[in-house]
Amino acid sequence: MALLASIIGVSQSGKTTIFKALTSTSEKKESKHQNISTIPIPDDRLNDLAKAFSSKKITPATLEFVDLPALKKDATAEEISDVLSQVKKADLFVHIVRCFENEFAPHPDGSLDPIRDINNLDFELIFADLNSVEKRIERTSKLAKSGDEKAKAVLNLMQKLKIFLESEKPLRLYQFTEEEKQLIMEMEFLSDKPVIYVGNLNEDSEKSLKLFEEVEKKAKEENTFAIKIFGKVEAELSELSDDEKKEFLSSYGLEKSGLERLLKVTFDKLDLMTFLTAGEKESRAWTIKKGTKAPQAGGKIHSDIERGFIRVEVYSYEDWVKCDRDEKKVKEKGLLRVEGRNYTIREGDICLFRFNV
Ligand SMILES: Nc1nc2c(ncn2[C@@H]2O[C@H](COP(=O)(O)OP(=O)(O)O)[C@@H](O)[C@H]2O)c(=O)[nH]1
Ligand SMILES: [Mg+2]
Repeated sequence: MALLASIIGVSQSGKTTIFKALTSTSEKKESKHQNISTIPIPDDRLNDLAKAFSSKKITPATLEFVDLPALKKDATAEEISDVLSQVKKADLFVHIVRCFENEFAPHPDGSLDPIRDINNLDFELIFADLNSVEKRIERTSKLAKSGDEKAKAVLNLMQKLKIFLESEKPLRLYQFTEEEKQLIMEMEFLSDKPVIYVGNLNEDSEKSLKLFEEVEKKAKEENTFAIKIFGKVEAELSELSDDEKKEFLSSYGLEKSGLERLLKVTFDKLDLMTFLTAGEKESRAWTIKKGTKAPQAGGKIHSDIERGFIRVEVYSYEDWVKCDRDEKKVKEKGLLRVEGRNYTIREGDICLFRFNV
C-alpha cells in the first residue's frame, strides 16, 4: 500500500502551486483525480544496481501526494464527504504555510500571520475530532453503565480526549499509552496525524524569512519538521532540466529541491527507510518502517514471502560498492550474510528472500 501525504493549508497559501511543482514529472491519476499524484522517490543507488545487474526495469519507491480541493462556503454534503474521506486516508499532512506577499493574490484574512493560519487549520481538525469523540461518548455511555469493561475504558479515554480537544490542542500532541492506542485503533481522527510544515516563501524576501522563523519555532515546539520552499520559483523551475534546476536553487543557497527535502523529512517523520532488491528482471526500492524484521519486509514484496519465509541473503549497498559493484566479490569477502526471521532490515540492504509455500 502506497503512503499518502495530504497537502493541507488555508486558502491561497500556495497548495496547488506547490503540488504542481512537486509532481510535474510524475504521473497523475485518471482525470477525476488530477489532484492525486504518485511521486517516485529519487534514489541514485537504483541506477547503480540496474547497471550492474543489467535490470530490464527500475522501480523506485513511491509516495502519493494529494492536493485537496478548496471547500467553498456553500459546498454540498457530497463534496464535503469526498474531501473528508481523502483527508482521513492520509498517513501524513504536509501543511503549507503562507509566508509570501503577493498583492495579486491577497491573503483571505487580509494579513500575513503563519501562526494564526496554522491555528485556524488545526482548529478545523480539532473540531472534527471533538465531534467524533462526543458521538463516541454518546454511543458507549449506555454500554459502560451496564458494566462492560471495554466500554468503560473507551468512555474514560474519550472523556480525557474531549477535555484535551476542548483546550484547543490537536491529538498529535496527546501522549497516548500503548493501551490507549489499542482503544482508538478503529477510530479515525484527524488531529492525531503527523504534520510537516512547509513555509511557502518568496525568494529574496526578508519578510518571508522572518515569517518562516515563526513556523520553524512552532515546528520545534511540536517536535516536528519545517522546511522552506519557494513555491512560485519551484513551479517555474519544474520546466527545467535537473541540472538547470540544481544550478538555480544553489544560487539561493539551497542544495536540494523542495521535493527532495520534503521526501527526506517525510521519511524521518514517519520513521521510514529503504531496502533494495536487484536482479535481471528489476532493480527496486522498497519502503518499510524502521525496525521491520526480515519476514515482514519480504511481505512487502509478496505475502507468500512472509508466509513461507526461510531466510534472507543480504549485503549492504556500501559493501557492494566497496567490492567494485560485484556480487561475486561480496561473497568472496564474506560480506554476504544469511539471516533468519529475527533479522532487522537495515537502510540500504540488498536482499534476496528465500521462501517456500
Ligand atoms: N508571490 C508568490 N505567489 C505565490 C506563491 N505561491 C503561490 N502563489 C500565488 O498565490 C495564489 C494562490 O496559490 P494556489 O497555489 O492556488 O493556493 P491554494 O489556494 O493554497 O491552492 C496564486 O495566484 C499563486 O500564483 C509564492 O511562493 N510567491
Ligand atoms: Mg488549490
